[in-house]
Amino acid sequence: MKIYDWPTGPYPARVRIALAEKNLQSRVHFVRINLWKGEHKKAEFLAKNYSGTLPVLELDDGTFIAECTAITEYIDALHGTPILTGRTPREKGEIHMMNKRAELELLDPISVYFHHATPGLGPEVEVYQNSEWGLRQRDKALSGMHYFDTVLRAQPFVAGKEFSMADITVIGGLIFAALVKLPVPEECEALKAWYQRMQQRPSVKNQ
Ligand code: GTS
Repeated sequence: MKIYDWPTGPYPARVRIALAEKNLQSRVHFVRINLWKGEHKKAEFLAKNYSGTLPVLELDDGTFIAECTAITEYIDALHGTPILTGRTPREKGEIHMMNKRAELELLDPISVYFHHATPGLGPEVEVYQNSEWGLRQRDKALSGMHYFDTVLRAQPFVAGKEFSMADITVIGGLIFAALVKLPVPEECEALKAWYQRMQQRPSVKNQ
């Protein structure tokens, strides 16, 4: 398998964390795509992923799978433990919901803030910016942090009692938050304590 990757990228980190959790890194060849040079917007890469984003998984038969959630589901179905996407129908439903919420309320808004209200990847790549939209998304992400703080006051992990793909997506959000210097609000104590615990996991620590 190949993963088209960018080593400091928060979204690619989600897949690298999932691979490390499943101990599958040795089965993957990482191919670096330089975001700062806009390599992900060139025709050669767009042929692999129409959306022009990283990461992308390429299977040995030439199939391309984009989107972190889809790639994580593929990896999870391959082999071993921990199970990241749920065992029972209920677990699968809850994990998928919380994972989507982590994208909608935290990680994606921070990404929009980065691309629209900061210099982002620079003028060559950021051909359209709308700073007002970016700032609204920053505020949405801050609300998302408060939401996940409330969730984590009631349970040890984002989707319940066990570590899952939803935790990985919130971790991706907090990696991106640190990159854009958007601190977790002081009062979000449960979210901060959870993140400290997550950073002790070898899969996260070794990013
Ligand atoms: N929905 C996609 C997913 O879940 O895979 C989003 C992927 C995404 O936005 N990836 C970022 C990207 O390609 C990579 S990184 O910012 O985390 O490094 N961004 C480049 C761009 O121009 O949007």
